[in-house]
Amino acid sequence: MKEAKGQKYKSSDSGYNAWLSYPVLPHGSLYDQYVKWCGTVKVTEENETIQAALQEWRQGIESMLDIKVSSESEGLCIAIGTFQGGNAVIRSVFAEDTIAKVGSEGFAIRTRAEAGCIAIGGSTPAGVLHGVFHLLRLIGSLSPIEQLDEVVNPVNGLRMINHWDNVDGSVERGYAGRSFFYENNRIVDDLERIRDYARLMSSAGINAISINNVNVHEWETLFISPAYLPDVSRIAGVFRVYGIRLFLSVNFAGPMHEGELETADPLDPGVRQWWKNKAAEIYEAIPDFGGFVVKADSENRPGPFTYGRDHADGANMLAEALESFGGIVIWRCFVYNCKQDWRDRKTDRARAAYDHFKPLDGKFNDNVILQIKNGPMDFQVREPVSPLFGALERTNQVIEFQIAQEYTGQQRHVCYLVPQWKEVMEFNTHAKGETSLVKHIVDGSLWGNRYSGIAAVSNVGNNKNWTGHLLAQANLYGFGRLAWNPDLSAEEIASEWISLTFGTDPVVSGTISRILLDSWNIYESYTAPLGVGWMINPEHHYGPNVDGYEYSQWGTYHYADHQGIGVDRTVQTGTGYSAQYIGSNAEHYDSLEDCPDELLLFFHHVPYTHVLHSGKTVIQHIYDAHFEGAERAAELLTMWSGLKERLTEDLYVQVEDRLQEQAGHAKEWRDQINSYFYRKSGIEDINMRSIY
Ligand code: GCV
Repeated sequence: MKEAKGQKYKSSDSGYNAWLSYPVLPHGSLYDQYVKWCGTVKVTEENETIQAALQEWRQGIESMLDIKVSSESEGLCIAIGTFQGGNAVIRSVFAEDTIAKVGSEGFAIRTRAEAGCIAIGGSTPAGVLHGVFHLLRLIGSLSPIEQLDEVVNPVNGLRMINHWDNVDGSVERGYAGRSFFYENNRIVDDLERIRDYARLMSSAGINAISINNVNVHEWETLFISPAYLPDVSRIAGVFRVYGIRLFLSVNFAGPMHEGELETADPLDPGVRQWWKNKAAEIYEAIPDFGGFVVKADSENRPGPFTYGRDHADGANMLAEALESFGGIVIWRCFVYNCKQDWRDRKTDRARAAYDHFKPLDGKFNDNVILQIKNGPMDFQVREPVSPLFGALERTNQVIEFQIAQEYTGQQRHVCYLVPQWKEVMEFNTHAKGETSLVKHIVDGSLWGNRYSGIAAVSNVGNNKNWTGHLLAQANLYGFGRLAWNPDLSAEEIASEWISLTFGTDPVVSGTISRILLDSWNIYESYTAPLGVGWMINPEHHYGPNVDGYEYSQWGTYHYADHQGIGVDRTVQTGTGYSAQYIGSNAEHYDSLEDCPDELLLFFHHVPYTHVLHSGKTVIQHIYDAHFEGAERAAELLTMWSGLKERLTEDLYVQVEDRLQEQAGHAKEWRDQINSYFYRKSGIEDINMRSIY
């Protein structure tokens, strides 16, 4: 065990405890303040969730302050409980008007010297648990606690993680080992790791998890059958303690695969009845079951199109089956025809989600939510915000991000995605008046939706540290925190995560914070320039390949030739995609002069000599960005090496290994991209650097 400078460390857990590591805090006036208030805890309720909160409190405080927590001693204390739970201290500290402001998952927290306590009250046990995590987070990041007085509610109703785990133990787009839910086509017996996962998720603010891949294969079709339901229900039981509802992805053709019907037509009475019976069976086993996640009519998945029906027909049939049980249908808008021939340069995958779903606005049942990927394509390092945000005025919707770094370095490169997500959430759609931000569409406030929220594809697996790259934990934590409160900044989230994971040494904090906050920009610099996307190996999506794209039988994706590059998505000469935006957004994207540099090649086909707003030509930008990106990737490693004496060896080495790989790989990207465009364009780098 290493005693790092200025900070006492426990022996390394290889990152397993993540942001619930509870590093020992430095001695000083804040430490004394914490010891004064936190050593005694008063809890009167037996409820499992309240007991989990109590256990968390003990674990966190004993570890951070190196003291024993007692429930007996007199003096200052922490009081934890629901408003109705019979804890007299809680009742005395919170006034009725405060209680009225606390929603079903929120909490009130107040330091009351006269009552000798800091009280955490919730209207539900889950709210109380969130309050306890909140106070532990404040302490872990060295915030004062003697003047607390606030009510905190989550901004988004649904705060969801989607797993793409398959029951054989593999994980689609998984970069951190195998699934910890499944092994050999069964749900695992030992749920200890799932419990720890639920703790982590709950502490970050997550309240819903779908546990299987949206591409539902043969075996997973059976998850809603008696063969699997008892085991699914065991997982739901673990989640429940932490305030998380379990969801399942279902196969639209379930009645034919799991059942014995000849059709899955959503308007067929037999099919409708089959789903109703199924819902009843599921709720019998899992009374608080969340509902279904559905990928239909996309990438070869079955769906209503087979029967000449539309997505509203399909989703509403499932919604009807779940409605009386309080369940919801999350219907994905990632729908496009992967077999389409785009050589006419008018056919455009980016248009697909809008073209499919805009005409259906207002046709979905009240308990259907459309889940829309953040961009029109597929989680690229840079793409515009999906124009569906703003286009759907009468439909519940959630945004879908990808925490898994499928196109952003696959957790072998560091790429902190919170700044990207923030940019998307702050995008002004102009859908309803001047200011109509995506974050206000997804929190339901702009259109007054019954359901709304934010979902993301998980980045965890059975690697000891959950995420493969230790720094990728910041994305998982950051997603949860942003879903809870989209107004937190990327800097605040990074800083919280660093303190909770590594401790409060300011040098550690400063360095890791810089690495994280620069990383998206660095990754973008040495990979795909100016919003063009892909340029990545097909299928597995790792590593440079300028012409690489799954469906490249239809030509290159970026239309690069010896004169120019980019996709013309303008109205006059291109695919017309720019018109899917509203007002000035449509105008800016459509105009070569006004289009922002970082998205230029997404919207326009231009000569390599086109001059950007930055003053550089497109080709010079490509050269410069790739040279600089590779250099900056190497600097990340240098920065990290400055922490060698300040971190436990195990954590230090894990990240060092990944940053070494990244630095080498960034050069490969640089060389492949630069030499491709040098050969294609025949234009020299004005700085005469060697291009291989
Ligand atoms: C689960 C991309 C990924 C697929 C994924 C799909 C989706 O195409 O490469 O692995 O399938 O998105 O979001 O459904």
